[in-house]
Amino acid sequence: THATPRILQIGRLPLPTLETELAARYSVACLADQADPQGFLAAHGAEFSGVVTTASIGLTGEVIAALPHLQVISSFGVGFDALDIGAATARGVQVGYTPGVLNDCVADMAFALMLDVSRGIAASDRFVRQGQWPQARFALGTRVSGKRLGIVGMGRIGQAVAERASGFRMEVGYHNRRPAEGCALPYFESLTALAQWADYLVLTVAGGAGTRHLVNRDVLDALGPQGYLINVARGSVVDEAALVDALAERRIAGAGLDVFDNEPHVPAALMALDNVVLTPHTASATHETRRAMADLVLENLHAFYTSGAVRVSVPGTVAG
Ligand code: 8YV
Repeated sequence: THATPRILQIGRLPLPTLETELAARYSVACLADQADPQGFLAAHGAEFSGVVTTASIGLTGEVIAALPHLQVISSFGVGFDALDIGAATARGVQVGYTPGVLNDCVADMAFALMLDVSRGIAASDRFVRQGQWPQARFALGTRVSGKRLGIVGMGRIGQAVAERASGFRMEVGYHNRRPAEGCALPYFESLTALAQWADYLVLTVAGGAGTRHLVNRDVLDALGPQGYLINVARGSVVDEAALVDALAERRIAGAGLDVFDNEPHVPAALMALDNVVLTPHTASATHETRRAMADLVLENLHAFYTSGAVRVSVPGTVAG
């Protein structure tokens, strides 16, 4: 005769049906729906044993502190840079997340951005729709096949990007904190050296303090006027102001960006450039992948409430 667990949903979820599914299984309240979230937490914080959030929305230490009976966090996404993991583990709160199931779609998006910025897919679509074809010629693009691909962050997603490169007969190299176990690809200890070597620098590294502004002016200058930057990781990995300068001054050839510093706000300076392709953090946004992520969010909660442990926990959050 256990009571239905009370779950605090921090904000809107990327798959609306997941909200319905959660509400069918648990007693859910959504923090973003409250007129006075602070007051709501003060009055009701002690009711909640679980939290559902997303990699984008995250979870602050302040909210964790306002939930004295919190036992489990289930996050939608693979990134945990926006979650206060330290505050959760200090309290013994388990943290579930959704790695693995989005690798293919994120890697597909990296290639989509690479192809688009090089061949002008979005730009040529605008060209055709605006009726320019009869009057004008669309600018020549840049060949992708056979070029050098530098991957920054050789985790699950980096490996999925590397796999796709073989069909394009691209040479692949990578940079990581240390050589990735079992990875036969050429390892560059220096990111600048990788950028110098590469035609395309693809970011698939985790966000957070450890990688903040890893791609700075020096790295962009090493990538050079023929080089393209593709970011499907986190906006924080790139010094965005330095990127805008490098793009505007054509010190790099172009960029394909799915992530930004201050989402959902994209700097006007970036929107004014014609050598960039911009997507609204949609690398994992397919029906199939978002469904698989939602299933894992539900599984992590279910496993916790039935067996005491989430199915897939953020590394380092479970003792032993
Ligand atoms: C999602 C992400 O778009 O998994 C991540 O880390 O950034 C994306 O897959 C995000 O979780 C949705 O909020």
